[in-house]
Amino acid sequence: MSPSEYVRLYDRTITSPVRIAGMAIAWPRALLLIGCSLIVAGSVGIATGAALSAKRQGTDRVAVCFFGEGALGQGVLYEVMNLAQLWKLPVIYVCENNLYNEYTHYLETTAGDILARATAFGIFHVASVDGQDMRAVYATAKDFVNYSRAGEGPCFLLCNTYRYAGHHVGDINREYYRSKQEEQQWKSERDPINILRAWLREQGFADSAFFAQTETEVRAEMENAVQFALSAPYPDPAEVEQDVYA
Ligand SMILES: Cc1ncc(C[n+]2csc(CCOP(=O)(O)OP(=O)(O)O)c2C)c(N)n1
Ligand SMILES: [Mg+2]
Repeated sequence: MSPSEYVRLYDRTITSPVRIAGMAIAWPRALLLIGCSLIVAGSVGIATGAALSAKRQGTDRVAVCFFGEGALGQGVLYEVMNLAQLWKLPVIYVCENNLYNEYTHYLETTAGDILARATAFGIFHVASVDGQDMRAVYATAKDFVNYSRAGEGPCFLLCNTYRYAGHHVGDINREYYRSKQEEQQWKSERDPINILRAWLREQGFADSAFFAQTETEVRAEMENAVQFALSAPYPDPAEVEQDVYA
């Protein structure tokens, strides 16, 4: 999805189901993004349903869902992993462990081993990867998609990562649950873009001029998208009850 497409999720007056429904559910269908959920772990049920549908319709689609490690405490994850394995559904559960459930370190909320949660259901195509290493994530994800697409059933991918910013815009002073030094260390030593950049440079695939040009182009594209969103007028208050049925 391009930045301009993404900011349409914040549309003000552009008439579309996107503005009316909001970013939680109205994702572009053409991209086969079928929605996200503001309910922690909500996406795992949606994705497992999509995988069931893909299988029953005889397509080769594979459903992939992403959730934070906070979702490991939600019962629905275990209900769907059970069914997905029983019915050999093409679904990949991707847990992004960024160390914090909102403001709580995951070790204060998560007992035992994370991958063992999937193997308990007989899901043995599991892996824990460095989520900051794009190439590692890509290689494992590709293998998992092929496996699920071949009808072998679900997979579970644990990506170990970090959240640079706060849990939400108001989460500004984070010192009471993690140090500035920790944040700085992840940014300076473990940044995924820097890691990939270093590899591309080492391999001779790209040089500094290429990176500088790409950065300028991406910044301009982002800036245009933000301006587009900010300059859209607010909707007419008369529309407030439009498409509201209950
Ligand atoms: C079922 C449910 N319970 C509680 C919340 C409130 N809530 C929003 S995010 C969150 C923590 C989620 O942790 P994680 O998945 O690690 O997300 P992160 O903080 O890393 O973005 C909670 C408890 C919610 N949205 N849904
Ligand atoms: Mg988290």
